[in-house]
Amino acid sequence: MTDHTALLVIDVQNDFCPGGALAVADGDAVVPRINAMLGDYPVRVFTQDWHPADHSSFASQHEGLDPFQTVEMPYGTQVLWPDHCVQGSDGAAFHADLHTDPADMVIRKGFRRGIDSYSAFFENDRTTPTGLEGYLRTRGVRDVVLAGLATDFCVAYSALDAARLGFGTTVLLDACRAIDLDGSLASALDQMRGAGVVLQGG
Ligand code: VGL
Ligand code: ZN
Repeated sequence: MTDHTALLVIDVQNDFCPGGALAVADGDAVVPRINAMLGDYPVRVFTQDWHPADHSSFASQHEGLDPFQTVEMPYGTQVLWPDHCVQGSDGAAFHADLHTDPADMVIRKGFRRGIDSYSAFFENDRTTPTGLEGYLRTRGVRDVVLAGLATDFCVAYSALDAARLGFGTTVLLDACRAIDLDGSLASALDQMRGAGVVLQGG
């Protein structure tokens, strides 16, 4: 990697780790891997899924629907999730063992009630920016390396957007874990490969 490479640490939060509201199997296994490589990158950005308590991606907001069902939103199909990563809650906090001091920048996403944001770059309409692109470009970043949770949702969406924006994009699969809902992992891997994302490890 070069001076122009940023490490993007995606959503390593309690709710995505064992015991959390939307636990990803073995999710906490990424923590020591990520801690060990933070020093290797000149630019380090952490993301935090950060929802209001009545977020429209929560099944609890849709009468008669359960987590993991889908609904049609104005911006497309949305999976409904258990309530998770509510702003200011313990579940939204970074995993206690994650070294967060080296983060140059923490970017929060999914904070608007009516729209989810899996990607660190754009909300789920794929057009409303989070501001991360401008941050990376003004810091001279050309390549991004991604690790974190979950491989098939927030990591994949972020990687696909990064590639679409023209960043050289690598996903470190052994520093990620997946939700794997109805084939979502295989499909995310296919899409990333098709978009020219380099998949390493795993
Ligand atoms: C995520 C589902 C809902 C993720 C966030 O971080 O992959 N997945 N919110
Ligand atoms: Zn979320």
